[in-house]
Amino acid sequence: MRIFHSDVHRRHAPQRELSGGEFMAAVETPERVETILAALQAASIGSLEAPETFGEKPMAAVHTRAYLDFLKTAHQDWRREYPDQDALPLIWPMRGLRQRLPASIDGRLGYYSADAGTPITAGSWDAACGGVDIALSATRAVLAGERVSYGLCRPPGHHAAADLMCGYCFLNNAAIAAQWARDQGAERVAVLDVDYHHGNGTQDIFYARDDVLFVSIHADPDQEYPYFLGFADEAGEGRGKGFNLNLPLPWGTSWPDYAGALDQAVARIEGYRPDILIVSFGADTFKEDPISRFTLETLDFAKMGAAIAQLGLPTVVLQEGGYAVEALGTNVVSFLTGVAGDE
Ligand code: 6XA
Ligand code: ZN
Repeated sequence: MRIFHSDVHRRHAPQRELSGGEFMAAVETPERVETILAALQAASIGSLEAPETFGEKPMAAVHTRAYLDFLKTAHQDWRREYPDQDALPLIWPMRGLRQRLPASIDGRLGYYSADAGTPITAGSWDAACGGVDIALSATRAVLAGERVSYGLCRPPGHHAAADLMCGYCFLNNAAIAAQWARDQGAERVAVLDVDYHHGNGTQDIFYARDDVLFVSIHADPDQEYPYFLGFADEAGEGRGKGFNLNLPLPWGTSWPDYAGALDQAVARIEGYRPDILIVSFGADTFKEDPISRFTLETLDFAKMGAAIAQLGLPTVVLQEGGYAVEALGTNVVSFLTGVAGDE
């Protein structure tokens, strides 16, 4: 298995995040990658490689140019007003307000975000670009014949929409990879999102399309972030009708119920006959995850991987969430061992 990682993610190291009405220590930290890398090396399940550089064109196929330009300079603009803090939005253009981009950095932050839980630091843009390069390198490896690759992306991406950041995500690594695979000649791409949280950004980006199938298993948005997307009745629109499948599950879900949803997800993907499968993998379904409420165990991740491997598809695994740092590396290795099968 080819595995892609780089150190540039370290440039995105927010100190605090707003959660439960107060500032808490950030949970989406550089240590997440360090623990995964250590476990990958100990398990020797693949070769570790540096990503290639792909530039902004693949990002611009998914995100708006205006959003990319905003992200690039947001922290500099913020620092002119607030010298010591990470950038965070505090107002959004919601019901009854004008959908108009203001000049002020506070206004622009609200315009291009969906929550106040996604701090921008001085190095966030560079780190996010590094995550995209990792995702695309892993995709290129599979298009070149590797059956399974893993991109150790950080920051994660699946909440980011065409022009919105939220949920620790700035650039949608999986969506950019899916679109890039299409642009390289793949006719049908499937994205399977098994992070604990619904991948609202990925869903939104492909909602009206039938050339990218989006299937997601996640905590019921009636109970859990992102609250405003991810329900079972969202099936796609226009040409995309029937090409979006949400399988929400309640708090407390353990392996038997999860496995049932996974069977449905795998059956839908099999019926679609994609040329390539991209997996948004979050280990935040783990029983000890500090921000989540499913109860999967380390060995369940191997079963999850094995069920996906049954599809026999060229498969790109991209890292999304997972915050139980001590077990994170072991959980990722468990999953990848399952996906790799007998390789
Ligand atoms: C609210 C929780 C953000 C979800 C982050 C995540 N601050 N998404 O793991 O997959
Ligand atoms: Zn998550």
